[in-house]
Amino acid sequence: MTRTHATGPAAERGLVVAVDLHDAKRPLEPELAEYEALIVAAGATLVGRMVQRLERVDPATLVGSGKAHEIAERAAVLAATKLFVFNDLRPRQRTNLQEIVPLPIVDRTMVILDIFAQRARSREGQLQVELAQLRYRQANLIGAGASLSRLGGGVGTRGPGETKLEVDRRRIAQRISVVRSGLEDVRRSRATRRPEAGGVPLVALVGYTNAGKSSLLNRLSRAGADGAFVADQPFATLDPTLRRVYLGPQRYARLADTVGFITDLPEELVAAFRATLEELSGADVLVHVIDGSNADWPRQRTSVEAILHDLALDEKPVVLAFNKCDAAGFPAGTLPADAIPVSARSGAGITALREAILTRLDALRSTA
Ligand SMILES: Nc1nc2c(ncn2[C@@H]2O[C@H](COP(=O)(O)OP(=O)(O)OP(=O)(O)O)[C@@H](O)[C@H]2O)c(=O)[nH]1
Ligand SMILES: [Mg+2]
Repeated sequence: MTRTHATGPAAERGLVVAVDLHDAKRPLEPELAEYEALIVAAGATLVGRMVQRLERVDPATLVGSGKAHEIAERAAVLAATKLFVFNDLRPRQRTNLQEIVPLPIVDRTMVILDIFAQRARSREGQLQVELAQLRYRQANLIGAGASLSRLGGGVGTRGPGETKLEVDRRRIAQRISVVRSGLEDVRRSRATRRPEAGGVPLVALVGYTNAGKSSLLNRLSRAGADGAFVADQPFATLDPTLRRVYLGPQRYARLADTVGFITDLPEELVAAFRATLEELSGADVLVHVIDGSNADWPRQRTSVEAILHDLALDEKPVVLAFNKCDAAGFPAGTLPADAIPVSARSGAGITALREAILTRLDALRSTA
């Protein structure tokens, strides 16, 4: 698959480095490929990939000091401008690696945070991302130089500019309290503005990023040009969208689109988005949207279920919508018995999906 992105002449040239630990339960390739897609979605260009096979990560430099020197040479040959590390990096490993490789080091959490920073549109979303970025930099002693994007004036790492780490840390702490109180203001006003539900049930679309949640929202609500933003990129949706949808004669629901989930969603982000995600606790039924054309769906499904569990949402009635049933690879593997194959694109299975949602809602009514 070719990925195009509006990268200007200043696009970062990324060299990707991963340690392969040969974990049979967690093969490297799908997650590494996902990481590279995230890097591209963040606006960087990939110029190389280096994988080091190890029994365990090197406690000092992650990759081992010999490999680290190799990385530095390769980075120079490729004219890389950022080093994208796949594995978790401890602050000490980051510091040591930084001494050998003279490039800003970016990890997976920072890439995800950067995408969020670029996409957040609402005031609340922007503040949430900035808070997550500040907390992450604070916890990992990361200076502003490692920010992914060089654009000035943005949120989060795209703000204060390059400063000494100590100055940075003091500023970070100050900024955190400013952002926190800003968030409180936004939330207070949202709470007072929230429209009365008036007995209309709330249904929430949840699922892995890029599964097709926004497309399904548009399909179910038949939204036209002003529909929810759909794109073949991770985290296209950050701000929750709510639409009234028809389920059957005299039956309507409010349908909520949500931010996509991802394996190991950074804890700072879960914390930052908790308030938004907690609105899901008001949902009567969840529609778990799965990209059934992606061979990696079982892993994605497990990740989503783990996050739902963390958010104490795993007791809610769930409809499993296997989306993209029009796509060539569908179904990738065997579908679970309770799966509903749908296509947001062609409209196939949408009636069955409406019926399944109604059935779950009726079951709730009869037990209430
Ligand atoms: N073939 C096919 N593609 C689909 C279908 N539904 C969505 N897509 C494509 O999948 C990609 C992601 O769709 P979105 O609706 O943005 O997915 P999302 O789950 O909202 O993604 P995030 O907001 O990033 O979490 C887009 O390129 C869509 O065009 C479908 O039924 N069939
Ligand atoms: Mg979306």
